[in-house]
Amino acid sequence: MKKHILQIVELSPKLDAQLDAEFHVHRLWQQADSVAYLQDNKDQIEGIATCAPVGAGEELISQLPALKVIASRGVGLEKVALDQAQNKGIQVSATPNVLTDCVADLGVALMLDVTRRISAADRFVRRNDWLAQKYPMTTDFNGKKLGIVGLGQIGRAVAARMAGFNMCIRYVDRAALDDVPYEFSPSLEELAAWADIMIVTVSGGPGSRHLISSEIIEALGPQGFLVNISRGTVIDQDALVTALKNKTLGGAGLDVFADEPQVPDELKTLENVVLTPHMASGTVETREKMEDLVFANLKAFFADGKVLTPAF
Ligand code: 8YV
Repeated sequence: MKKHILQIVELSPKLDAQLDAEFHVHRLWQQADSVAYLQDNKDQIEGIATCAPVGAGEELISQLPALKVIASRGVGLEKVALDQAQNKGIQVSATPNVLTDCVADLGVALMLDVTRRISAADRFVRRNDWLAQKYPMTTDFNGKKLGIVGLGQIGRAVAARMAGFNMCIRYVDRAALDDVPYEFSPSLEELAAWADIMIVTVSGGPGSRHLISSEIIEALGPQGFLVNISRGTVIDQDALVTALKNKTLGGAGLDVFADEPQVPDELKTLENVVLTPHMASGTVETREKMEDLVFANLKAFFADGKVLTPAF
């Protein structure tokens, strides 16, 4: 008998086919009345397939008495009710490691784009502005001081990529790490005041909410650049918009926002910000690896009682 899985979000056709071959899949977003559908099927559902931006919240978990496993695509688990899952003995898995390089690549791309004004230059050429004027000078990327907020796997992968850019690197984390050659910064304020470019690679969730406050943005200053490939909630977005408008911050590269997919209209009018639609892990190759791991986690759980990459 196939186990019943609730799939909350659309995933790739390949993963859909893999799930269908192994499980009885309930595709929630395809149901006209998802509340009634869940009510009719809740007693059989033992697993959830979801993704980081959607997660699986308290309300959903409470409605599924037979739930035993949640497999999420992505590394961030702030939208999964982890305490509740743990209390109920529900295993939770994310997809770490397989997306690290891809996400770090986009971080570097955003840092390069916002300092060298590549996207803005592209718009300049397309508008035929080049026929009338020269493109303004931009800012060096190589040789700058880079502050990394959160030196986890992704932060480390960003740092490793800087080897060819002659960067001086400092970081903040919960404590100094003894296995990295970079300088630990005692505070975020100090890091922001020192750095030319600051990249946010910390986990999301309540613990990091508005970590990048107006004071931190101010400390980074008019010559400073801020890049976020973590979660929109980590930055005080209103303060960021104000600083970018008033040019008290030099520029920002943002892949994540406070209320996705909503992006403040004010940001869209500014030339000193690069905006991407939460696409850091969004390559064909990496998404395939992430989804393979979602499937492998579910399969392993139902075969051996253990997910491969547990959250706790
Ligand atoms: C998204 C991410 O999850 O891994 C994360 O936490 O934010 C991204 O990889 C992914 O884009 C959607 O599943």
